[in-house]
Amino acid sequence: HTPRFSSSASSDSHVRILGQAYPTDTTTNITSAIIDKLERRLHLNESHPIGNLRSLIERHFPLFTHLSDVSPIVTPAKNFDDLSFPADHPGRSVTDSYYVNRDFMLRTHTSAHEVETFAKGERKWLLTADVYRRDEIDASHYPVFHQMEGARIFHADANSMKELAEENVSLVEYLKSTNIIIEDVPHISASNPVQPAYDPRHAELVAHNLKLSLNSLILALFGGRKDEPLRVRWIEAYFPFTSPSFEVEVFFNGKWLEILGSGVVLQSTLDRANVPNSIGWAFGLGLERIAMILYSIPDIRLFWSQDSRFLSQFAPGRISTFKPYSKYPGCYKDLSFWLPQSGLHQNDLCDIVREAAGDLVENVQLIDAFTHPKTNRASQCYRINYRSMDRSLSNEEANVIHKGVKARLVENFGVEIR
Ligand code: FA5
Ligand code: MG
Repeated sequence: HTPRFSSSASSDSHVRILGQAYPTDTTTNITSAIIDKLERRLHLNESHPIGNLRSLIERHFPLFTHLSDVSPIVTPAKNFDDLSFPADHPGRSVTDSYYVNRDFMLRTHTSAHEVETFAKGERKWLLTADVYRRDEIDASHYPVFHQMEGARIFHADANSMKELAEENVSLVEYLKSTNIIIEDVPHISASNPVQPAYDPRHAELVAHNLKLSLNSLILALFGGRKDEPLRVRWIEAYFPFTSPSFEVEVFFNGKWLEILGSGVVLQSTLDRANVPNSIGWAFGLGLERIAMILYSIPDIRLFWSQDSRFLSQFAPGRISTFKPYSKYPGCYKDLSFWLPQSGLHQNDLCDIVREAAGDLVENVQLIDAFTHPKTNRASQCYRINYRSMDRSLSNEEANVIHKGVKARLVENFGVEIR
């Protein structure tokens, strides 16, 4: 089905975003709850955990160019085609990404800026930004989060590669002197291949340098405590724009947590940027994932809190542990309905809930689904948990919000409430 646009920020034919009017069309699915977030720019505020973490990482890479003021509105070409995403990649769909209209979307990752940044002549850089994805609602998922892209390219000649080998040797020596346990995978393998354009020895050196650079960053952030070594594990991964590719997980509080994706940049990316005779690496860090661990922040919604009891706990230049103020009572409401013929994507439901409830929604869970054996109609029941992080939410207030959710579902998607 075609998603229906519902936003108080729009007239029928235009939507205003960051002070500019964009024509809407049948692709438009950005909502006012999302448009409001575009102005917040948490990553620029060093008294906020996200901006604080940005500057800590930037200080770890002092010789890199630091970029953090790039518009989130990009073309699908920039977000996908420039990075060699196939035409049928699911990330392109309106159920997964926010579209302003068919020509513009909100970036889904900071990799969207790789080609333009390399094209400007930058050879080692960090770029921090807000990214947007349509997703489920729970304590670790939010439609806006922050990533930091890091990249470094080397001249593909014998001399530069010799220097790189020497740098790697000294990084290996440094890491040996610290309290970190690294589970590694081969730099190159049959399932994680070197690109045909490259000398495999060069690709090995670059992948090794990527791993060493990130291991030393992770060590700087999470610290190797004397009593307890830091555990990091490298895993083979797949991204359309790197090969070989890796993900990294960190062991924290008894769990492995994925914090980044990375790899050797595709030659086609560098070709599009007009960078000759080079080879290099890139990574994309999830800042909320890291900040939730480092600052002990239990719910991803807290990053968006304007409550001074949250904001006053952080200061530039240091990591501090969040002391939760009391968890206020919440309440849940169930929502049962017959699906329309065209179906209803869970991400569409979640956006309706965010529009009606803002950050008063804690999570949305599908608790029942069945198809009527005679009529063949499909029914779903969702449980919506409402809770404020800052105050007590009354049952009456939750009822009003819930009524709004139902009305929008009926109006925008033609569901039949049971
Ligand atoms: C990417 O976005 C790639 N652009 C990363 C990359 C960059 C790969 C450069 C290769 C080279 P991924 O979708 O896995 O990959 O996201 C990267 C990181 O962002 C994840 O490891 C995670 O830490 C964080 N992340 C992803 N989805 C979410 C989410 N819904 N909420 C919070 N953090 C998320
Ligand atoms: Mg991933």
